[in-house]
Amino acid sequence: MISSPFNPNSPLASSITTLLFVTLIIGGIVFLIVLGPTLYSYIRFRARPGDDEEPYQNLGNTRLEVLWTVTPAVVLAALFGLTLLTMRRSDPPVPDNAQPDLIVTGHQWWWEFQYPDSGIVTANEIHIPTGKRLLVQVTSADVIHNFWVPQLGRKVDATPGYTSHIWLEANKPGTYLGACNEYCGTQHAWMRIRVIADSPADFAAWEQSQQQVPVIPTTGDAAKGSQLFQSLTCSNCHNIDGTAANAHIGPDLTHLGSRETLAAGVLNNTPGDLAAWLGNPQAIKPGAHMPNLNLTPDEVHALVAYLESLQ
Ligand code: HEC
Ligand SMILES: [Cu+2]
Repeated sequence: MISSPFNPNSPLASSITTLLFVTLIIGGIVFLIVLGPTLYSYIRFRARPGDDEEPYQNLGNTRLEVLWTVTPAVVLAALFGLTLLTMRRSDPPVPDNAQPDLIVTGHQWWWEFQYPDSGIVTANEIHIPTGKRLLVQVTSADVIHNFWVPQLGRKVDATPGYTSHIWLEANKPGTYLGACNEYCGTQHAWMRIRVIADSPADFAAWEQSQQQVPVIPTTGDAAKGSQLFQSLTCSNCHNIDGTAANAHIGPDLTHLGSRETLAAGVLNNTPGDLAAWLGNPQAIKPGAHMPNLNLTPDEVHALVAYLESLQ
């Protein structure tokens, strides 16, 4: 999907596009009005061979001067009014005491997404149903981040100790890309956001599968991985529903297998990439708040089998 203000993907974004077009058209007309007489004068009043005296000097025309002062003032006032209207359309006021549909928390360097109604907690990838306007509450757990999804015309600061609100909506199913837009430390560039807009039926199916508590595997590598996960330090930082791991320092891993990317977009969610991450996160995302745990290849293999089973 092309990221462009000419291709708005929600009613909120298209109000901004409309203002852009109106401004471009008015600007184009002004350009022509100024350029036309200028070009005409260049040609009509140019010096001709044999001209020896200085041409006629016109020292002012009150009527014209009033016209070219009042007209721009009127145009600017109109654009100002249209801008106010657009702000209201693109960011409609949030009713008092409105409950958010989604809570976004910026962390160095990943995003936590919570859906208060369903209790779903996920990271870096948001699912939304198409055609529904979601109220998103945005905050930060550490420093100032910025929630920015240009493909849906959305941008708002994530400030520690403060909550902002923004509406999020998509017209058609698809994946809309975003990123952190406020420099927040070494891995700021790898704080990507994926907004995955599903048809309402697909969204309901996603919601339902995210609410399942995963079954603890009892056989094979996945079983070994599940035990390792609890005995190694993983459970000090991560949550997996239905197990003793319930820390929230790092992303919730309850349904890790259902995500498309790992570590805020730095890797694809494939067994190979997950093994590389677990093998040494610091080699992949230097400075990330997950230490290199010096796992053996066997441990990595078992953990990958377990984590990828968490669909
Ligand atoms: C000190 C806390 C800490 C420990 C211990 C830790 N992690 Fe992490 N983990 C994190 C943080 C923080 C991130 C997010 C890193 C980022 O994207 O910048 C993360 C990311 C991940 C991810 C990617 C998650 C996603 O949604 O993309 C996986 C998978 C993961 N950790 C698995 C593990 C496993 C398995 C262990 C144990 C062997 C472990 N972690 C131990 C803090 C920790
Ligand atoms: Cu950032």
